[in-house]
Amino acid sequence: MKKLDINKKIDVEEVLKDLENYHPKRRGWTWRKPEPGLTMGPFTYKDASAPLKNSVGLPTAHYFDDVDPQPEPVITTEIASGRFEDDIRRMRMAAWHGADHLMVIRTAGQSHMDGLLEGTPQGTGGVPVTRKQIRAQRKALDMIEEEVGRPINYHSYVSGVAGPEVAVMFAEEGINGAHQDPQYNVIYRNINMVRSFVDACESKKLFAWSGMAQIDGAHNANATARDAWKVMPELMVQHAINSIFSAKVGIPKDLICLSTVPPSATPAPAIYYDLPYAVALRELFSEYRMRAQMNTKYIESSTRDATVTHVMNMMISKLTRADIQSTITPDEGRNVPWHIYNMEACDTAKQTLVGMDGLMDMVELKKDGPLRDKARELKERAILFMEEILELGGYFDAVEAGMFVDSGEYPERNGDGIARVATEGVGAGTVIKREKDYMAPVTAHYGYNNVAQYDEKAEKDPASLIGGCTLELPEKIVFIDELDDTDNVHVRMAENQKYRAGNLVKPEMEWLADGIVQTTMFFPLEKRVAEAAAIEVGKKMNLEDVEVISREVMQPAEGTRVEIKGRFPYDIEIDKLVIPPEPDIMSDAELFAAIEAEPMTVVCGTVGEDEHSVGLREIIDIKHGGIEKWGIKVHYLGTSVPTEKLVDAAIELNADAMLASTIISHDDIHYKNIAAIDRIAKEKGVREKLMFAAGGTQVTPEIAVQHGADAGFGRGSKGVHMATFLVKKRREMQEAKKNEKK
Ligand code: Z98
Repeated sequence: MKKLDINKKIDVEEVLKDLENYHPKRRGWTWRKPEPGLTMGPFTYKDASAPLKNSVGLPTAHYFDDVDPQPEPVITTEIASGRFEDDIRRMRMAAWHGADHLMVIRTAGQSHMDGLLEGTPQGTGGVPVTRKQIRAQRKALDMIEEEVGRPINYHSYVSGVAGPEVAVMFAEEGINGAHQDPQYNVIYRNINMVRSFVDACESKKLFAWSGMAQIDGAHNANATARDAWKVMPELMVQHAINSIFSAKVGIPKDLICLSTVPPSATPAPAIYYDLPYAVALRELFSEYRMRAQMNTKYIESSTRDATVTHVMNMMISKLTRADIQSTITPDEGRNVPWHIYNMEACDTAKQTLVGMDGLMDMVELKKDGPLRDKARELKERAILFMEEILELGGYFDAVEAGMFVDSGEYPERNGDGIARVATEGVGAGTVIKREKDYMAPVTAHYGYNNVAQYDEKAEKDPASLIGGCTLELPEKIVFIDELDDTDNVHVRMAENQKYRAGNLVKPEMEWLADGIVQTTMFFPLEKRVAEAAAIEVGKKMNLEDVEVISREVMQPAEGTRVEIKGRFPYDIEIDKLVIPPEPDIMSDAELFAAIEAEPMTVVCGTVGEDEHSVGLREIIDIKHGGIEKWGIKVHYLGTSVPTEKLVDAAIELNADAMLASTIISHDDIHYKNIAAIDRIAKEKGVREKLMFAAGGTQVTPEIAVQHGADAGFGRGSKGVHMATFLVKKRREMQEAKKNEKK
């Protein structure tokens, strides 16, 4: 396996090579390693996990020694653009932003497939999951996890009547986690109940064998129910059914994860509803793991709004417990599942969780009052729900009676639940009794393998009957490449090859060279008119396929904020770009260290007959990042300082530098002043040892230097530019002196 070079793009073609012989280097789920008391830079963290080898820190990290602490929960992000080759690049970016649980691939409901598919048909309904995609992504992730220095959990879905087949493939290919919940099939996909539960036994057995973590499907009730905050008792019942069922099949409880979502969202008084629910859930299911996800039902197209909902979700995670923190965010509501939103959401999670590091050392949830009363009430309602299921005759009867996803808060019922019939649904009647001579010479299987009748010795190791199955002997796996020769990864990559290797680039949101861009604008117009105007703007910007993706009213008549997306149809030639040199700026740390090691004094003033002082004050004053900030001692002589006085003051104070501000420019007086200071300093024999910089709005740096300054600072200059110059110039002069002596 090749090692990635952090400065080079991942070579997807290389990943695709020799896939038929690639096998994952490990199986099973990995939790983060908690490192309480971890010190990074100037801080000690209470709830951090082991840091990454390579990562992208938060935008503000440069103020804090560039530390990039990682929170304790595993961070999930869902990457499923339909093109697995492009998702690989996104996964690498997400891993660098702190994601270690990547959910993937299919954009088509897997439940609709009645077998494992090969190929990647982009037909109506999206792309199903296939072995090839999984293998390519696992291979890429095996490299990426080396690069970031943390195992990456790779995740997909086990649903539908193909569930067990898919679960076998996942176990073979090193998938580390998956959704699996037979109730999901029954309620949302109308798959026959008996079939779903029998299949689930087989699937869960494979989870148990390979150490995969399982996430249940209760959150789908939040997303489907008319009023999600009313289904809280039912959610607990759904969690209970799948959790204990999974444990009985053999999945260890610490790999059974409840998919929990705050049932409400603001403008509801969200915490008042959601916190008692979260507490009740964690009390009832203390042995199991929590996968926390924000409520996706109540997301609109505003990124800001969705991000706050996400942050509120993490506040609950922090106040209670979350072992996996999902970051599914604005993309879900906006239908713009783009690279940038995965990264933003991972950053939101990291920022929020790290920001609340140690919170529970300082805060305690009240032991009585409304929190506990409500939590108790929810548990009671859930238990009543369970009792009614038993009274009705069991789960299947309860589903037939429409007990699930009813819009009343149990025990109140509105009679609008999703009812299914036990003898109906997809795959009804397909569960058959095993024949006497039935045998299953496989390693992970629910129930008896029945191999003894063929070879008694095989009873303990049923697969030995066939010399081992694909779980132990991956070389037995038959790898089928994509079958569609018009739609496959090689065709797609050949089409955009020129953007991969060459000199051309296009902006991108989802797929290489998709050309998609997004623009935000405001119109002093009411909503509908503003939307039409925004589309027109997009067209006039030469964008194609312009669509409004978000609109927010600022005031019904005064105006609307609109976001559009569109396709930029042109190529940019990289070698024709004019790239200005990077501004020469030293970091805070370097500047502080340089001045601390060797103090520096400067004299300054506005020279000549010139009363303008604001610019110079901004360059020197600490308040707006002037040079005082790093400890440079500044003697400010005021305005209209005669040129000779500036030089004399420098001599008197034994300064390192003179800074002349000169604004007025008629008759080139600013440059004449600069030349005068240079001349006087030379006459007095001090020019060699004094640094001299001149600045002003009309000063062109090159011309200032031609007139005798060591540096000129024009419009837009800041204290940091001046400080960098002073420190570097001093070093240069010291070097020159040393060389002279030699
Ligand atoms: C999440 N974005 O939780 P199809 N099984 C269960 C599921 O919840 C899901 C599937 C299967 C959400 C995921 N949930 C949404 C229990 C999907 C997927 O048939 O492929 O859509 O099944 O992170």
